[in-house]
Parts: sequence; structure tokens; C-alpha cells
Amino acid sequence: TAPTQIVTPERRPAERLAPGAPAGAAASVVAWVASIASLTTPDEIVWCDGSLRENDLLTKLMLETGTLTRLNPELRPNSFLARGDESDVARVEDRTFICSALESDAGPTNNWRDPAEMRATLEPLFSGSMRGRTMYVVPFSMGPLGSPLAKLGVQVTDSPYVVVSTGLMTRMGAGALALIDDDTEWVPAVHSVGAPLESGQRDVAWPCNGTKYISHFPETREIWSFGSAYGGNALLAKKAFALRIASVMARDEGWLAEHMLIIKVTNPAGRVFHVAAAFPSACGKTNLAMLQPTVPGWRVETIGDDIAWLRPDAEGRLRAINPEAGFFGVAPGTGVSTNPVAIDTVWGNTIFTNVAMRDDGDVWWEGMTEHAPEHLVDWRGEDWTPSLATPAAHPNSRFTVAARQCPTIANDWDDPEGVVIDAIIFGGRRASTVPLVVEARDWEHGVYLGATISSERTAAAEGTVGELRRDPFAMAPFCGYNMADHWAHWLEVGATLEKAPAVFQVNWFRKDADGRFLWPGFGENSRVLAWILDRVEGTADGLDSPIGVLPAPGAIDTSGLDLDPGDWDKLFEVDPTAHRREVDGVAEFFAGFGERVPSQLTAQLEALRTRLV
Ligand code: GTP
Ligand code: SPV
Ligand code: MN
Repeated sequence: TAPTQIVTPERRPAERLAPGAPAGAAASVVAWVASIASLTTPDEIVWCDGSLRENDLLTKLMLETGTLTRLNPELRPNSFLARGDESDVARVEDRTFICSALESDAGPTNNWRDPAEMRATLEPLFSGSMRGRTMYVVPFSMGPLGSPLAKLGVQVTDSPYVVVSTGLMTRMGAGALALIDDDTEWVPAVHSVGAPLESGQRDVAWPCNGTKYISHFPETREIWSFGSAYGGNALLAKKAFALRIASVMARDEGWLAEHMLIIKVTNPAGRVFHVAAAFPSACGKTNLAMLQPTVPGWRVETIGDDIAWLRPDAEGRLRAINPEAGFFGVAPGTGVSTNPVAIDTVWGNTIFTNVAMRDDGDVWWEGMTEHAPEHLVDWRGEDWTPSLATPAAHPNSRFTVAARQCPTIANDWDDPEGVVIDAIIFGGRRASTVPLVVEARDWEHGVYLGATISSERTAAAEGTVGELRRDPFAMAPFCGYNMADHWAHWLEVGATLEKAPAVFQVNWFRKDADGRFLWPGFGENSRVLAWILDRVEGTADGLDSPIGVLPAPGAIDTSGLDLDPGDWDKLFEVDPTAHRREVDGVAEFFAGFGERVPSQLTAQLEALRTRLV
């Protein structure tokens, strides 16, 4: 008798084109990998299992090609420096596209492209784009493996740097692939640096392409990224999936995917709270996530530093997970006096990108120590001395490290059920106008505070640093659909909650007339956090103001703070003229969304205008 045919006819050609697929890999994944391989024509396909051995092989390869430089193992064990191409060191927001069928579904804060047009644009770019390279198949889970709040994805990439980074940032490898069967939902993400190699051509240390497309197809839930190897453009599990695509899934399924840190806070009486906070890029999430309180008796532990997935539970509370498994943190400004926990976290097993290198083979960046070493090799690979005007580390240089290395990681950080959120904080980087802290009157007012965040641009994305822009929910670069619909979704989710978190706004970045920060920030932010959670408990006094509830005099402990006389008042100054201007700006901003702005937010705006006269 003839042997039973175990390979289905439609599966066989795919397996031929996607060799090396692990036994049990879902046919849907194998077929997709085969189709991308036939488009991009890599020399080889490697299915990543996430093992230590695989990581070692990739690291060795990158040391050979010059992508990585090994740091002094005595000072920084198993750690590496990557120097990016100068044109590829930050997110490229003007090359980031939301390709929904309707332009109005992307909304005015996103770059929209017609999906068919974008496919036609991408096809010739990806055609043969992996020639001479290896295509890595990288399965991953966002959230603990098997968590009811987790989601699966598979990225193919021709960048070993992206593979190793994804290994640090997500639950990557065989465990994730094993969770995908033919009827599991998973997000396909295609990434190519766009630098095919001709036979015999020597590779460069950081291959990339002057043409970049970071494209998202929200309806088909696909990601296509071309031309960059920088984190936010290339580690597609992170911003592309866990925010842009996940925000669309969340809208459709009744939950929230947000640009938020999560912390666990214990007060002196031992009561435990969980707090989620949204600040725009490079505005203090990692620092708050790792905060060391200066207020006696308070304890802060880390759950996540960049992304939160929040979902109403059966009891009508909001539960959150950190979908990531690592930190991709801003290096400059991270020092023993500002963020000692981050300094301890990156003791080893860390990839540093675009920082400077010391003569002893360790890393350095502005703010790591008070004084710069006498000599460094800067992020470009050039000799550097403190007399030079240029920074030694790129302002958006980063560290990539596993979350489990963080000494303050909370015991419930990877609880598959998530943690109950008691308070939500919105923040931004504002030299003026916005007080140190204010409490929203209720959920709708809180949504208004989130929707109207404006913040000074930072080096996290290409653009003019310092320029003020609207960054609603700190999601302007990350919402995969119309931002006004995002506000409506927040109002809807809030309406279903029995016990909605209290909402606050903070600003650590207010300055005096000389441009000096009024507030010491960092560990001292615990004073503000203590007031916030005392408010949640109902034990702290507030003072009604036109813009929300301010701390009553004496409600925030200022003892031992090194403030100049008058600084405290300036931190809380509510200038009606400045706020009326703010309201006019918000009205203009809302007008850009037309009819889609929820009526509750227009009502908030008008009520605020009335309170300000
Ligand atoms: P992304 O990873 O880009 O999303 O950034 P983030 O929001 O996690 O910002 P991060 O905590 O890395 O801080 C960015 C920069 O702001 C760093 O240079 C910090 O040193 C600085 N920073 C953070 N918190 C404070 C603060 O309370 N006060 C002041 N003055 N600076 C701060
Ligand atoms: C941000 O820019 O908000 C980051 C870094 O967290 S990236 O992953 O590049 O988006
Ligand atoms: Mn971020």
C-alpha cells in the first residue's frame, strides 16, 4: 500500500521555500514565511528558537561584521556597543504610515496612504531586498506566554541586531511559535534593512537604506518596515505591533493599548497600589518606572517602562500588563544620582546603541557621571574630548536589557492576569503653564487632560528638539487609528468601569525665567506620587482650581527640598491668560478632527473656558 501522504499539497511548496521550519510550525506561518522569502530572496532562512546558543552565534556574527563591539568584560560582562549609521538613530515619524482603507480612519495625526498604493510602492522595494543576507524568522509573544491578555506575532528580518534585540525585549522563540496553530491570531511583521549584498560585496557595520517606510495595515493587521534598523522603526513587536496595531485590536475588542509605564507602589501603611503613566517619548517613563522614593516609608517597584495593555476585568476594574520583557531606555541623563536602578540594571548582558566608549572599554554618555572622561570615542567612532561642542553619546542613544535584570522588578510584573490600576497619570515636557501636578475632576475630565497633552519634542524622533506639539495620550506617533476615535474609545471603556482609576496630570519640566528646572525631579517625584495615592485613599487635601484639583497647602511634604524661595508657588502657578491661550490652541486642535471629537470633550473645553474667565 502507498504511504499516507502527510504533507498536504498546498503545504508542500511552502515548506520547500521555507526550509528549516520547526516540526509543528503552523502552516499559516510556514506559508507566509515562504511567500516573503520568494519576494525578498534571502540566501538562507533561519527559524529563531530564542536559545542562548542562537544568541551567541548571532553575537559572534555581529562582532565579525562590526555591527557590535564587545565592551570590557570585566567592567560590563557580555555587553556590546552598536554604532548606527548617522542617518538611522531615531524614529522617523514622517516615514511612518497608517494604511487604512479610509483616510479618515487614520486621522489627521497620522500619515495616511492608500493600502493598495502602499503595497504597490513596497513590492519593488522588498523585491530581492534580502539578497545576500539571511532571513530570520522571529516568533514572539507580547505579554506572558499564554496569558489571556497576550498577543502573538512573527517578524521576519534580515538584521541580526533586530533578532537579538527582540530576544531581549519580548518572549521570543520556540515557546511563542508553539502557541501558534492554524486558527491562532498572530500579527505578521516584515522587516528589511533594504541593503541587499551582491556576491563578494563586503557588508557595512550598520546596513540601512536612505529610503524608509514604516507601514502599518490596520485592517489586515500587518506591518511592513523598510530601510531602518533603529529600535522604534525596526523592533516591530514594540511600537508597530504593541501600540499601532494593538491599539486597533483594542478599539475593536474593548481594551486599551497605551504608551505607558506601570509601577507598583506600597505606602507606609503597607497598602499596595498600581499606577500607569503616559508621557511622550523621552519624557520620563523609564525614570518614573524605576523611581527610588525620597519620601520615607514609600516603595516603588517596576512593572513596565513603555507600553501597557489595559483591559476591564469582570469586577469592572482596569487590569494592565506590560506586554514587553525588556527595556529600550534612553541613555543620556541616566546616572547614579538620577536613575541608580537603571544603572544597576545595565550591569551586563546589555546592548548599548550610539553611546560613547571609554578608553577602558566601558560605555559613557552625558549625565552618566558628573564629569566626562578626558578622552572618549564618540558615538560616531571619532575621538572626543570634553572641549568639543558635540555630545559624545547621541541624544537618543539607548540601552537594551532584559526586564528581569532590574533590581526593582515587582514580583507581579509578569502576572498573566495583570495588575489592577488605581491611578493614571498623564505628563509632558512643558517649560511653562502646566503645574507640577493636578487631579482630574472625573474620568471625562481625565480623558480631556490626556487628549490635550502638549509637549516639547525630544530626540526620540527625527525633528526639531524643543518645539511644542500636541501629543494626545503620548500616542500621537503610535495610535493606529483616528485619534478622536481613540478619545471616544477611552470614554466608552471608562463608562464600563465600576471602579475607574483616578486620573492626574504632572509636569516635571517647568522652568524659571533663566531656563532652570524648578523641580528637582527623579526620586523627588515620589513626593508627588505620595500625594496622588493619598488622594486615591482619600487622605490628602486638594484645592479646587479652574484646571482641576491642586494639592492643598502642606498636602505635599516639602521638607528637605532644595528649592529657591518662590519656586514652589511658581510650580503651581495657574496663569489664566496662559490657560486661555491653551484653550484656544485646544479648540483649534480639536477642529482638525471635525465631527469625530466626542461631545464630552467639547463640553470639557467649554466648561474650562468658562472657569477661566
Ligand atoms: P522613551 O523610551 O523614549 O519612551 O522615553 P521615556 O519616557 O522612558 O523617558 P526617560 O525616562 O528615558 O527620560 C528621558 C530623559 O528625561 C532622560 O534624559 C532623563 O534623565 C530625563 N528625565 C526623566 N525624568 C526626569 C525628571 O523628573 N526631571 C528631569 N529634569 N529630567 C527627567
Ligand atoms: C519612544 O520613542 O517612545 C521609545 C523608543 O520608547 S522607540 O522604541 O524607538 O520608539
Ligand atoms: Mn516610548
